[in-house]
Amino acid sequence: MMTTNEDSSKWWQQAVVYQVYPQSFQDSNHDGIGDLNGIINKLPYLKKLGVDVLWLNPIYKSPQVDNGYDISNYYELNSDYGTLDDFKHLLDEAHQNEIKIILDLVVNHTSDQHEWFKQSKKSHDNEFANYYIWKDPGENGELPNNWGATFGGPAWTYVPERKQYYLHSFAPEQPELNWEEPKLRAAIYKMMRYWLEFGVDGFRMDVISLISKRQDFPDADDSYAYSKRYYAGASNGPRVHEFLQEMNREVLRNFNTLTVGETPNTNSDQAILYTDVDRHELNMVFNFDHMHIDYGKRGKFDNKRFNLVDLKRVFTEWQDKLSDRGWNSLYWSNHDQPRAVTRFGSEKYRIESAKTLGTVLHMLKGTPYIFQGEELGMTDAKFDLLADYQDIETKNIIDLYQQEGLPEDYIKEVAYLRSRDNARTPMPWTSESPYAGFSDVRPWIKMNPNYPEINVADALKNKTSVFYHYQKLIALRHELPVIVEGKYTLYDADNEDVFTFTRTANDGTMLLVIASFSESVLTYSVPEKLVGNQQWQVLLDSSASEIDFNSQLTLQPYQSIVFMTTN
Ligand code: TEU
Ligand code: CA
Repeated sequence: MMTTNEDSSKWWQQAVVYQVYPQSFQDSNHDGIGDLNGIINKLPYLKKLGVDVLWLNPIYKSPQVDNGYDISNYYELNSDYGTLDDFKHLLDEAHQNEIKIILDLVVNHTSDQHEWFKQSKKSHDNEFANYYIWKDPGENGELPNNWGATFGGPAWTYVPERKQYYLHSFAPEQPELNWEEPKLRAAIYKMMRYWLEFGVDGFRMDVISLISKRQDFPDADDSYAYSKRYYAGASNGPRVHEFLQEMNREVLRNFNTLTVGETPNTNSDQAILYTDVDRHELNMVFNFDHMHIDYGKRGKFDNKRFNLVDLKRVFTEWQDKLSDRGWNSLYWSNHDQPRAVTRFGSEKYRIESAKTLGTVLHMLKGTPYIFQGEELGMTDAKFDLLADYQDIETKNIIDLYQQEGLPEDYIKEVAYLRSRDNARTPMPWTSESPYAGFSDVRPWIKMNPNYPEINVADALKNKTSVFYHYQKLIALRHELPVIVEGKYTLYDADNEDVFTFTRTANDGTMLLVIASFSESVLTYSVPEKLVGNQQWQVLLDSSASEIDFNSQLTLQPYQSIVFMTTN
């Protein structure tokens, strides 16, 4: 439960958000698909964890080409998840438990099955003609430009009915909306008002940095990966801030919302423009820079391991740039990313590294996001077969790499390390086979085979589990203003094994975070400036070891300690 600070309109600065991937959270009606009533069943668990907000991935009507990010009706729910009454019941139950709910707003594109698109493709001048981005072919039928799409192939598909191409930055089934069209923007704002008046507490806004395109639709230079060439003309475009300030005037400022923009291809300077409170756009954005430090020559699907110095550099850039203007979101993983323990921690020291990843993230300045299962220390999922992967992105990469003749074991390795399906395996509620309390019928996607060792029931029984460490981190954020407001300072930037930073409140209270990212026992020399005039006491230690502050600390593998000043 959050303490109230002087400015309750900024409640989202003290909040901790928990991301629920509805189809993989809990199946209440025995069809193998998670649903809204399943979330209601688990509200007591979320309340116990102490989170303040739930972010639900899209629950609207969708053909599920991209797991709901292809919406065919913004006002109807995916019947697999339940009815509007079920959602109203979930909202009421959550609110009674002082938990808010934000929805995923996917308004850069719709499904090609949306009525708007069905009408738009029919004619150049009906009501919906300009709701999407249509371009004539070149003299010999050439594509409008050289952009590729995220999930493979060109970003343009030809429609004979209309004798034009339409733009799609993701799948062909996800036609791009034309935000230049005022009627489209008005229709989006109307829909947003509907959900906010329904009782929703805000939105996570899918690829919102893409909604304004450069109207000359320029070719991308070949520095862009083919599948990301749309970034050249479609990210942080000329009118993106105009549109968001209009959205704020027309909708958001009339409600007490949490808004977080997903802003691919956006740097920390640009992020300030989206999140500076004086600009009346969004509360915060998701940064991608720390998601790219382990990208290889082929981008995400590579087996390159991140290094800690790069990670510290990226976190420090965003902490410093947004320390006074704007606000950071903080996350290790989500439904698009592999599991944090495998990617940034250690499967050998799974519990220790899960706790330390939690400590580092939750002691930074910003709003932390917990992806479902992260609080259990879940790892990536060792699927037996490439055919077990369901995600359109992973399947297209597997096809591409097989066409390139890459070795099967390399393809399996990068799928294991980077597939979005790692995050989408069903939530393991118990150790019972075969479906760990998620469902009593075969789920839509394979379980992570390690659910007998990693599941909620066992975590709740074990007072030293990752769950209780996350519970403490969330409670500390609600109790200590220094965690919400304190100024971040990095120390020992070049240390390749240890992440050391402080947070300093206006009243002088300081936190000192020392976190090992090493599988070895380390003797760590605390930076000179932190030894001497402060009296440090242990606030939170990821290991059970009795530790007192001194200038030479022995750190166990992946041990993290938070000290707080007593003077
Ligand atoms: O993701 C946008 C995005 O940038 C992703 O393509 C991400 O970079 C990629 O998946 C990393 O591998 C949003 C949604 O979060 C994602 O689930 C959707 O597939 C995508 O938009 C299209 O809506
Ligand atoms: Ca179900």
